[in-house]
Amino acid sequence: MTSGEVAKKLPKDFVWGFATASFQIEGSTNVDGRGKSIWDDFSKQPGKTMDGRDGDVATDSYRLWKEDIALLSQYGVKSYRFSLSWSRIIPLGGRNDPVNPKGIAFYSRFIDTLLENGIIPFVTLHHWDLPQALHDRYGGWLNKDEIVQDYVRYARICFEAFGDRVKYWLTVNEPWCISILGYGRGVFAPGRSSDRERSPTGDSSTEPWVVGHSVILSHAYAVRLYREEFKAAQGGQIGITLNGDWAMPYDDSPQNVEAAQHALDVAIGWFADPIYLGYYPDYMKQILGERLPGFTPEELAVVKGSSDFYGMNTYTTNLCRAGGDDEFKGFVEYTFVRPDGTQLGTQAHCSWLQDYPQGFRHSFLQSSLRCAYLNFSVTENGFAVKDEHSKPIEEALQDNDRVNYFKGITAALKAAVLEDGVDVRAYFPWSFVDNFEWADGYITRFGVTYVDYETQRRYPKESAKFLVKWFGENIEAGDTKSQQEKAPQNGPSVVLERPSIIQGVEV
Ligand code: GBH
Repeated sequence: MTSGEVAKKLPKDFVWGFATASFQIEGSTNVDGRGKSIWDDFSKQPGKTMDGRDGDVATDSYRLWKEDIALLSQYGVKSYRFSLSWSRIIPLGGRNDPVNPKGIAFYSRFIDTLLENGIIPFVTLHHWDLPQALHDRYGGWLNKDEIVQDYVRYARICFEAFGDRVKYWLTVNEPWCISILGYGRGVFAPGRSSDRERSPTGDSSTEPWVVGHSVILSHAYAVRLYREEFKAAQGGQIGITLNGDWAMPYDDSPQNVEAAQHALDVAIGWFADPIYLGYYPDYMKQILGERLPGFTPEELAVVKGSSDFYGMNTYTTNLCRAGGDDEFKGFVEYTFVRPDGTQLGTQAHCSWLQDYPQGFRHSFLQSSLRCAYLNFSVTENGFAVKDEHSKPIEEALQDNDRVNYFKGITAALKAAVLEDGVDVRAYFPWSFVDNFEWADGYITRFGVTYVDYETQRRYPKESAKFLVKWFGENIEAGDTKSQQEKAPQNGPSVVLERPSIIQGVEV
């Protein structure tokens, strides 16, 4: 493979736009009947966010939504990925709890206005802001029997209210993060962990695996509902989105090649394998034994094949070495330093992220090989420039490292589609605007649009200009029929033998 620029363009119906999530942008946490989410109080506890700030205002997008859409329209995006706040729609969250008409009205107007502006809504049902009431009532994701029913009822309300206009649904964003960061490391809400300095309750050795299992089932039963009761009339597609960075062996020693496979088994295979192949990875069964919950045959029949596409959030590449002590990484050690001492790429503001576009291209091949998966949507991908938060605005707008990141990624995207023949249908850089970056508070900035939190004014960064121009020039003209009207294509179905890793040679 070479990664030279290719003259051809992405197909005319290629979808691109920017992504956000409700709790990270909306603010207005206590207006119009919204119930609390688990992030409301968690982010207010001392020490939970880097700057001690919470999500009460965020980018004020609940109030400034018209301005947001105007800017999206100015950028000329084809689509916008955003998430719905469950506790705005059902303040107490549960299947017998009342629906909040003001929550429905807000998102309904929002969707209408996107469509009036020619922007396709790409909607995530759940991006981490679980209703607090469900956590208090029965432990939220820890209680499979309750949460699956409550989640499915929430999904039903959304399909009924918005499904006439929404043709792209994501059930859940990044189950690995929900499980590991929320119930293992305890760094994300609800903050449970075995570490008693962090949390008075929690068991990091069992809870993440229970939570992951509940998320898979909630996703799967919501998809079954959509397919049985809504899909024929509404004609949309529904899938899940998984975080998954490329895992590259540190060197070609057999144990490090195997380590990279193990890293992927836990980071991606934990969810991708049941959903696309119908079983948990052997390696997870091996390391977790009884701690990994099993599926009943009925459940498995609902889980297997429960995603119309592969939603991929991918940011970086990790060099993987055998012998780590972190179960959440599959006992694999991650590094960005090559054996010869050089860095893999440019360091971002957050420690977990370096720029390595070749890994982006490789991720598709890896997932294709693993799941025989035919159709991808990149639902997140982005870069946080080091120390951007402490720069004056004019300087922050010259976000060269982010521009370079997207230069590399767009070339890799084109090569993946046009040279490797991977079926990638959508690409959403994270994020439309700087926003509440979870435990990082407002310090780490991922936006292609700068937000001045004092005034809530938005300023396009160079990276926004780069992406707008690039997609303007690199998609074939002539997409007259909107994506909305196109018949959705259903996913895969070829199941490969247990996959072996693609050698992670640098491409
Ligand atoms: C996305 O997750 C989120 O969907 C989005 O809300 C967020 O704003 C965006 O990233 C930027 O962070 O150091 O071992 O704890 C990205 C996937 C996976 C990246 C977990 C950070 C932390 C690994 N994330 N990873 S660790």
